[in-house]
Amino acid sequence: MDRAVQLATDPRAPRGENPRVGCVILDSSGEFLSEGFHAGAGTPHAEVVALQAAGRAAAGGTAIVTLEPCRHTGRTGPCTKALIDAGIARVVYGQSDPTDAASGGAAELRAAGIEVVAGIEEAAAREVNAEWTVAVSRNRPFVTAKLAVSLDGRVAGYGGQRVQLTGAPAQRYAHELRARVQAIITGTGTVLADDPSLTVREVPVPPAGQPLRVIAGRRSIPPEAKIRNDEAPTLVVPDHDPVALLADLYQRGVRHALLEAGPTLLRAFLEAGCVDRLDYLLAGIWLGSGPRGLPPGPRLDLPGEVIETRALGQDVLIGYSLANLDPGAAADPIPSLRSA
Ligand code: AOF
Ligand code: ZN
Repeated sequence: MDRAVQLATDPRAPRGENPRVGCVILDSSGEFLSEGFHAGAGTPHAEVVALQAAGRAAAGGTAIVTLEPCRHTGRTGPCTKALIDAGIARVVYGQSDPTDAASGGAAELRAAGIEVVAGIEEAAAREVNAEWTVAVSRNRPFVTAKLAVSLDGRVAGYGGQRVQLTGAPAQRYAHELRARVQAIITGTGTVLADDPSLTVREVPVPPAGQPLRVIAGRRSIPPEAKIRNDEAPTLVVPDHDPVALLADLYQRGVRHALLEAGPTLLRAFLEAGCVDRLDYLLAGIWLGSGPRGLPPGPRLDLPGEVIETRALGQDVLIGYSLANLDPGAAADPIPSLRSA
């Protein structure tokens, strides 16, 4: 299973609409035969890749998979059928499939006379798809919101002027974060004030390409704005409503989105219960004046828990998880998000 988890996180396996999955096949005497990973929506599932490499020798063997084999026909055929047809005797998996469409594979395999062992190294297997798992259980993308605030609680300088708050290590972290998501959401206010390009730079661009840039708001964006360049796809959504926006992004296959917006849009997302993790960056700088992180508004209770603290040079990252407290969330906590 360790090897299967490693395969699932192959650098060529994209984070995206589909989970990352790894599979190892052993022959009937328990010797290693083959392995495979899922390379993204539309490509064969990990089990099928590994079974193809194994050929007839898989008969009587064991399949070790990080995720419960699917039993549905989606873009590709059911893995349960592939395993049964190959004559696999035993299936060992980590995480149960949390989707309505694909779950139930274990029962189907058992009904076909295959021995099934579930929950092996489940925490490690879940960790691979931590945000995806939350997303599919809610039918909306997992949302990480990033907020950088000065020591005196400001997000910009006098009159809202853009100020570089964080240092190089925190900037790098921000790009690592962008590289892990499929969409970066901002508002027209931020585009007009800061002219961000919202692309992954400082770290390798993910295998699925630059994340989708999403701009919420009605104000018009000048043609020379960096967000209009062709370095990444861009979507302009006039509607501000976070729930509608996230439903749209989920339809487009986004399972993890990053909110890099100003105070107004951030507050709207928080009020709508649409933030799962807040990446609060306490920047080691004192501004003395300027707008605060959140505009005044109705009382906002955000019960959650700090799951990570990290010094990033002069700045401090505080990862605050709200994922387990949403009434729509799965009943069991998500330990994997704790060790992110
Ligand atoms: C597996 N093995 O390697 C993966 C699984 O319609 P598709 O073909 O893109 O299927 C996507 C769904 O199948 C996905 O939401 C998840 O439930 C499951 N993914 N299952 O047995 C795999 N990637
Ligand atoms: Zn499958």
